[in-house]
Amino acid sequence: MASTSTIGTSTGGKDLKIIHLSTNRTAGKKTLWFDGGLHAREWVTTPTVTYIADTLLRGYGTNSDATQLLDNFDVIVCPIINVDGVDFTWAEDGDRMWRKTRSENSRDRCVGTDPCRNFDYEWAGAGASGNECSDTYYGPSAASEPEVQAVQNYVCGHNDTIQLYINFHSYSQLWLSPWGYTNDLPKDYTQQNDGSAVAVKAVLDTHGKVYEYGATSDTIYPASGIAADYAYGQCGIKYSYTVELRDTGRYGFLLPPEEIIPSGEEMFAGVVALANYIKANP
Ligand code: 0X9
Ligand code: ZN
Repeated sequence: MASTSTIGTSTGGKDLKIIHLSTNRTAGKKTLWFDGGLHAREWVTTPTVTYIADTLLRGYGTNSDATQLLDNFDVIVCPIINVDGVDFTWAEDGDRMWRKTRSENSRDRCVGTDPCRNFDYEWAGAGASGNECSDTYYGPSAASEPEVQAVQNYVCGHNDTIQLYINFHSYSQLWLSPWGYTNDLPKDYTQQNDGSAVAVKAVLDTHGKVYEYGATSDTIYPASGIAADYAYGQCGIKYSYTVELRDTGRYGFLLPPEEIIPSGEEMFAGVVALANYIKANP
């Protein structure tokens, strides 16, 4: 039921890989997309999306939630988009708190572009910086980063089947719907927000963690060129979200290992609830 493929190559020449889960690849099912590791230091995102894939695969045929979800949908997981950046957070001579990509900038003063400001939708607008040394540097051009191009090309190239796009981040415990770039509410806000509500209720019922939810821009802060705005605004994928995982600041990006599985468990519940909502409200 699982296959892997490469959707692109990072600046540093590494593969961007996806896992594609399907019980029947010719059935033409709609697809749910979950990605992690867009920001390098947000380590919990990768095991969380991997946990979702693992739970679906191990549970198909025995766990009713896993079985129903995979009977209704295919699933694609991209565990790490920013592969160069994540490697740099693990490297002896790297930086655990690194956020951006590892592409060289023109004046070599500072390295990297913020991949979550580099998507080609409302690029270089609110909440993004033109300063190469800023952690929210939007890059020399829209989708300048090959990692961002890879996700854009795949997601928009399969927008006829991808019915849910979730871009996972940490931390703050938030379930965010478009838009990020403006305070204006999108035409699909009601359904998007209702989807957030059912997801965070399932999350709460799992381990009691409260996730706030709402339109991204006014729930945390405006940010342009973000992945979920691109998936919705450019590819027309109505159910597009940015999800900020645990915690709310006690450990932040340095989340203790014992919180990894619980994060996966609550997110599995959340995406199951959201998938059921989407099935009923396509
Ligand atoms: O600022 C970001 O890119 C995200 N937060 S993080 O701490 N993971 O860096 C949030 C992006 C969601 N969109 C908006 N903030 N509008
Ligand atoms: Zn982030």
